[in-house]
Amino acid sequence: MGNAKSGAMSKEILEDLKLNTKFSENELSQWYENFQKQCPTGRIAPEEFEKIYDRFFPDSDAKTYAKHVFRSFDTNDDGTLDFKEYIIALHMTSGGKTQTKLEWAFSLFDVDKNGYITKAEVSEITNAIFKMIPKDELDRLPEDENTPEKRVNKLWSYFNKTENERLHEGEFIQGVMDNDSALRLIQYVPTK
Ligand SMILES: [Ca+2]
Ligand SMILES: [Ca+2]
Repeated sequence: MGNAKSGAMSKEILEDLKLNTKFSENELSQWYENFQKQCPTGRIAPEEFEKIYDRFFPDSDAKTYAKHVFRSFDTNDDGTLDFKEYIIALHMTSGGKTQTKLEWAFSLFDVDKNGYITKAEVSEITNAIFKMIPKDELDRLPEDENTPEKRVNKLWSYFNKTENERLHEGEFIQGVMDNDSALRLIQYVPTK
């Protein structure tokens, strides 16, 4: 009571995170301890988040993608990530094809947060993903997906939409569920 700034995480947040992520209570406590050490303010700013991505992608430019990821996890729109938002981010970005992960992917692509994805938004995120792919890997991409434009066209064709139509969340999730190639194209998983 009183000083809510330090000490253990609240029971409410702990229960919430146990329910919504794959992490155990022990893991969450460990994450929380580290988080408090590295972020004494209890908040991660966009620049710090970008640095985390930089460390994971030393040979490419992950900044733009990190900005989009940050936006998609700042659920209360206050310009920072608190512990809960950060842990949800770690959980969601760890890959896989579950309903909640695809809901997150939808929010990542819905850049203007209006509840629909346009081809322009797919293009924006795809360009950010491309900047993250190191040069030697770019050279090895299949011919029909080795530029952002080609990849956007390929991905968009999976959803059976015309150029100016837009996707709502259910269509996006179903499209990716039904097609492993679509899942591969909406993300970048480093090969090493
Ligand atoms: Ca926030
Ligand atoms: Ca949108």
